[in-house]
Amino acid sequence: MDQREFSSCKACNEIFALVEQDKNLTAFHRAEDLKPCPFGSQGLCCKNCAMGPCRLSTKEGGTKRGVCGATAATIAARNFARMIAAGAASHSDHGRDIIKTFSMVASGEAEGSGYEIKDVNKLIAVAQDFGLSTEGKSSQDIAKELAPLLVAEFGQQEGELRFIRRAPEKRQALWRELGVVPRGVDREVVEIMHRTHMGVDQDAENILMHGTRAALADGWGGSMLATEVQDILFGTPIPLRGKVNLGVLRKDQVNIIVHGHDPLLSEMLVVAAQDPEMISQARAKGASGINLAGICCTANEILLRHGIPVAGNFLQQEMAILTGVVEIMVVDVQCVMQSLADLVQCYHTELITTSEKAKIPGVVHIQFDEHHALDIAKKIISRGIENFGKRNPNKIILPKEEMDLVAGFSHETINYMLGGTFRASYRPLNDNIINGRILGVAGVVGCSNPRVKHDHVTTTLVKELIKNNVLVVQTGCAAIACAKEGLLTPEAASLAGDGLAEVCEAVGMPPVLHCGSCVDNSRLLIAATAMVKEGGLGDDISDLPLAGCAPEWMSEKAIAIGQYFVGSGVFTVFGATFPIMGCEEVKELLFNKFEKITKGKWAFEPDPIKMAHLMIDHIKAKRAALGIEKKQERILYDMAMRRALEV
Ligand code: SF4
Ligand code: MSK
Repeated sequence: MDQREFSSCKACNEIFALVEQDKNLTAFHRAEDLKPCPFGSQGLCCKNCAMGPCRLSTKEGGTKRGVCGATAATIAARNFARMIAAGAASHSDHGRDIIKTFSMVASGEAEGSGYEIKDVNKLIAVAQDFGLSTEGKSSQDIAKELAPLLVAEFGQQEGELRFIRRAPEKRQALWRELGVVPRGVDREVVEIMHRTHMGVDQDAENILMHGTRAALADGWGGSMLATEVQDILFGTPIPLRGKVNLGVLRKDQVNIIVHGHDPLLSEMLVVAAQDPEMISQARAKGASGINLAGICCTANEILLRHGIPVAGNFLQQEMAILTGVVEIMVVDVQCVMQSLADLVQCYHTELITTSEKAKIPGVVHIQFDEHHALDIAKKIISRGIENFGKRNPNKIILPKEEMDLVAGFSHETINYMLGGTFRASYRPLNDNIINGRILGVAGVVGCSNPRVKHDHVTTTLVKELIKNNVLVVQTGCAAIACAKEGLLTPEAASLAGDGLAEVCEAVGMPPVLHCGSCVDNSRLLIAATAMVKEGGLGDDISDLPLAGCAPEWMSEKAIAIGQYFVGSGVFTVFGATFPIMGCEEVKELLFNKFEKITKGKWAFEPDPIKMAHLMIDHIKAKRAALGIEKKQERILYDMAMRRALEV
């Protein structure tokens, strides 16, 4: 196989050569062997009861109904809704675990565990969102009052999730009118499972409207709670420099890789890896130090807060093992391939699972316990140190590729960075959109997927967007793909159109902003809302010159994210594949009718340049609707004009 066809990442291609030699299998190889099921990939396979599975066909004369009589629209909508449920559950259950630790800190149980409240301002802001008075109260007291309210968001049966009120007024009113305001996170997910059970909801639009409600419970609920409480416990990200790609692994150091999504353990691994006692243990074994690096979103979490290097994105988890220099890969939840268990058998690497929710047969399990998080982190690193001497020098292939990046663009950072410390505001961003230097904003998020050329779709799309003066905000593995390509450096402004480049150079920021992990897509909702509230760009998220996409998505979480963006009024394009393409009726609903209902809609386009232009065309149409379609002439102010401004 020609590896260059599989990935545009040089480090991955270098590893491929070794893989061929060793006949090891990666996801790329398995994807070649295992073609997608033509029924399932189109949304036309139902296995929701024992009368089936029923596979419908789009072909003339093909099966048009399941044994129960379910139509293609019912089956495709049910399947889509179940993907939303799984995605929303994953993000939200992650949030629940973070809040559990926050509750522990609030109750004072956390002493000695290593956790504390790091961002008091955010604690106060969230407490106020929940209607608490904070005046004159200690952080501990505020946290104690807040913790049970946060927990209650999951099990609430009636009413509205609290963060819904953060959305623009007009959006909230629309949600209320449509009856899609989420009541409680768990309730909406459970209701999807009920509605999509055999013989319940058989109206595709009705199913998808509830899917929207559950997705909103994710974006404006579970994910937003996860992000906010992580910021309270670990600090709100600010821009910092970091490095990315497999070249961050060090031949002379003990390499520990964290992988997954939950930052609770990895935050403590950051502390433990810097512990002088641990470092001297490593030196005693002949290593020059301890090198902590990450894969996927656990990587993004500790990159954004500590500048810890990122070894790669989703499709690089196997590649990292194949370097032969990883002593430990410690995983938490989500996006961990089961293939790792077999792969580590051929290397000295120890794979360690840590969550009771995510075990792998044959893999060492060290149960994470937030009460003893730092001790567990040290125990894991000690095992890594012991492993260092067990490397097989003949199996080492360490690509040199590593790239600089700047990350850490939380909503708060964007606010300060553009508006200044004394007058934090989105005004300069809105002004630059209105005057046309910036055409609009695009969220480019999601995974990597071996069904398409790794990193290529994402990076080609992002280059086209910035060339057309679209400011790109990113999360997840898509951000890692662009980071590897150097797009997350201020120097990448040279690839941007004149207007965007000018703004980037003035502020000193990259044209592509890394905003965090998968749950941090909630930061993008907040940023979009802040743009609306700043004024001049309409009064709803759907008025903004804004579009979203996931060019190389693979996870059910991506579908939940896409649906909460569509439900929030955003035009959202997915690449790779789309799971309802076998059903015209559901296509019509998601690709067209939703625009009338939620003022956001889906599109599917695998070609990166065409995808970029779908987004650009949408942004231009929104600009035209706002009456700002023309780029304003640049006016160079003379002294008299400046004086007039200062009055
Ligand atoms: Fe077939 Fe209907 Fe059962 Fe689905 S619910 S498997 S379509 S009989
Ligand atoms: S890790 S969900 S592969 S972005 Fe968030 Fe990456 Fe997608 Fe997992």
